[in-house]
Amino acid sequence: MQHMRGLLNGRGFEMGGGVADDERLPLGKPVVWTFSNPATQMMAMPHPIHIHGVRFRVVERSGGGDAGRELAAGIVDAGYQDTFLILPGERVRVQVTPTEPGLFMYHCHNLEHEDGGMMRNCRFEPSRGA
Ligand SMILES: [Cu+2]
Repeated sequence: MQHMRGLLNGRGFEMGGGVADDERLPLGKPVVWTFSNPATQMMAMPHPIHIHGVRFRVVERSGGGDAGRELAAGIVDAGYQDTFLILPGERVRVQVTPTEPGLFMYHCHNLEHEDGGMMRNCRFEPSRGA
């Protein structure tokens, strides 16, 4: 949340299906997708981030202090996920292996944040050169 507007990795929602290069993920290949939640933002708070169309694993957390270390050590991050929590100041890396092609969304599951634009498109597609 920056300036009372919801952003995901620094970007707001784009109507019409806008997808940035780093939001295009290859089918059938594991990629690590990094999310950051700077604590310096005006409304630094935890965000439950949900990714449609794919399951994933949380592979790394950093910057979240004791709470982040407890999340990483406990059962919250264990196994496959469809949503992960990112704390203020944290960087979370998730390993994603898309299996279904298409245009999907990822967003904060806090409805106020989602409605405020904390939502983006992502596209799962055959990798170029494959
Ligand atoms: Cu949120």
